[in-house]
Amino acid sequence: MIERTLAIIKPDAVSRHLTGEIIKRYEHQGFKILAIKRIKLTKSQAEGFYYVHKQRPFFDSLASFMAGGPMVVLVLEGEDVIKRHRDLMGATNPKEAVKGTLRQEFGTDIEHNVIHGSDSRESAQFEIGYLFSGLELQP
Ligand code: IDP
Ligand code: MG
Repeated sequence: MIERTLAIIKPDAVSRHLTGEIIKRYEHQGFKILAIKRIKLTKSQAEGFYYVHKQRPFFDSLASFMAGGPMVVLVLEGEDVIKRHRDLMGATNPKEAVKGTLRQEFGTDIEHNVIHGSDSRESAQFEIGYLFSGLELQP
């Protein structure tokens, strides 16, 4: 089944010049880059993106981190892309991530873990709509 997922190359990765390396991995996986742009969120926009985590103790720190610099946001399309992208990312905590995953290779700690990826069709739909307009999603 062809699906779409929302990927974010987080501010830690952009500032460390990892954008090209990560995009290269996506192309090697055969993911179609349907849309891509570099943006900087305000803190309240970052809070809105991560509203599902608003009760979590790390919410304020996470929103500050995500608003702390430019990020690169992408819509990826492909067969089973939500799970395939999550597999490429690795576990939330880079110390627990499988060797060869993006977080294991490039992540610093559980917060600064270089990549976001939607975890379900429902979250993908919300997250893509939050960051992209319909006009930016031309097939
Ligand atoms: P995920 O990104 O692997 O889906 P989530 O649990 O959805 O992980 O958490 C969202 C983001 O919040 C993580 O990617 C990470 O940046 C941050 N985060 C998660 N857990 C912690 C924590 O225990 N301390 C600090 N930051 C965290
Ligand atoms: Mg998540």
